[in-house]
Amino acid sequence: MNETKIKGAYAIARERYAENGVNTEQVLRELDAVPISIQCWQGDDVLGFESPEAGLSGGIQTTGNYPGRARNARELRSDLELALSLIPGAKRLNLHAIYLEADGPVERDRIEPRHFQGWIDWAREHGLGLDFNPTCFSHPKSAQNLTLSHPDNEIRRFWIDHCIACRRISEYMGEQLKTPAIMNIWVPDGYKDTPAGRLEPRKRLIASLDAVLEAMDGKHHKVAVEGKLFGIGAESCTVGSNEFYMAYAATRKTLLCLDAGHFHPTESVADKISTCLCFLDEILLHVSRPVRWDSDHVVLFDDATIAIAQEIVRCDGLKRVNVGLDFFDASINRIAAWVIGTRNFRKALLFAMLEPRSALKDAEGRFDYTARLAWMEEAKSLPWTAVWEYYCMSKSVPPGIEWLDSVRKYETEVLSKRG
Ligand code: RNT
Ligand code: ZN
Repeated sequence: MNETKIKGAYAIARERYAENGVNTEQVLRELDAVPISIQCWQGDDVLGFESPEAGLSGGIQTTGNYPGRARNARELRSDLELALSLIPGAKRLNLHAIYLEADGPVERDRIEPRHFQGWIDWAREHGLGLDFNPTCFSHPKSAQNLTLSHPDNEIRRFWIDHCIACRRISEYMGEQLKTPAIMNIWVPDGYKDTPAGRLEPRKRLIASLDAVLEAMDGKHHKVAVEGKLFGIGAESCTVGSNEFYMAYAATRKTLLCLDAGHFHPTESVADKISTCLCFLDEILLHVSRPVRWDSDHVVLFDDATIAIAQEIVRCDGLKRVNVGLDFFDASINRIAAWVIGTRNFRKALLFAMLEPRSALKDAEGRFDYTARLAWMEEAKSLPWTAVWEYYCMSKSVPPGIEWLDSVRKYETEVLSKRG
């Protein structure tokens, strides 16, 4: 795309926004600093590097067999480097425990910070912060779809110890990279059919989480807990529901993770953000997209996503809402999936930040809901795309669909040669 044209369009857009009380230069500075934590697991269908025979379980699933899945850390990092180069703005990388690099098999309750040194060094080199997750699925000890709420003491202990090991790793990551790591606990625990008791597993989950929290202090990492509505094979009861974790996070002072794919389809996830910010210091988002049974389609620039971004901005919550992504699609080029989903959320943030806020607040203050609606609709057709293209260009990132050429080239030269 032509640089002069982009600059010309931006100059006009900047003026249009200034007329509406929006300073685009300031918006772009702020936008660029908002970190988006990119999920490593989109690159390899959530399989990790524990063993070449690894499979995915826990009520989540990747579908598709697009060629070129990353099979080891070297490939995954190389794929990520391409994706990162096509996405503007501050970024973090979100890892799962199964992405360890070890010489031989290591049980999950024995993993150590050194198993992630390769990732830490790489993250430092690329100016990325790291976030982390215990992997409480895809394991023989999670075969019953119960982990931290399992009735068997030994199995429960195993997963508690895994989570504690992950806290040590998260602490080390945060300390090394001088930016706190967010460690998000999601467990698949639930029942396909109506359980005879819902209270006992929930009490066991509380006790296990408490044991994880009490095990150590965290100076360089923060713990988040993620609820869910249902999973495949856990259709009738999820032990860690949203209400469960909302109350848990509020009483234990952890972060709550809202995954956009984990609610009833008519619920607004965006609407929950302000409530969370009334009762919690910080929250974590898993920006995702539910379709039928799946909660993990690639993020679109759609109404639900825009509403989330608008709520963060309208709540003045950019410092308290940690943005992570959570989708995994194996049916399209996996690097393209990262680029599309991450650029879309950055676009949604830009769109939200360009909102003529003073006009909206002013109208609302006068109970002039006619003007409020008129302004909200007007904002949709203000020239935000000119601001987006200029932003990408100024960050040396492709402003438009040209990014796909780089992905296609890499697909031919690298991905298509993977077995
Ligand atoms: C599963 C949760 C969880 C996982 C990742 C891989 O439903 O959303 O966040 O997707 O940890
Ligand atoms: Zn999630």
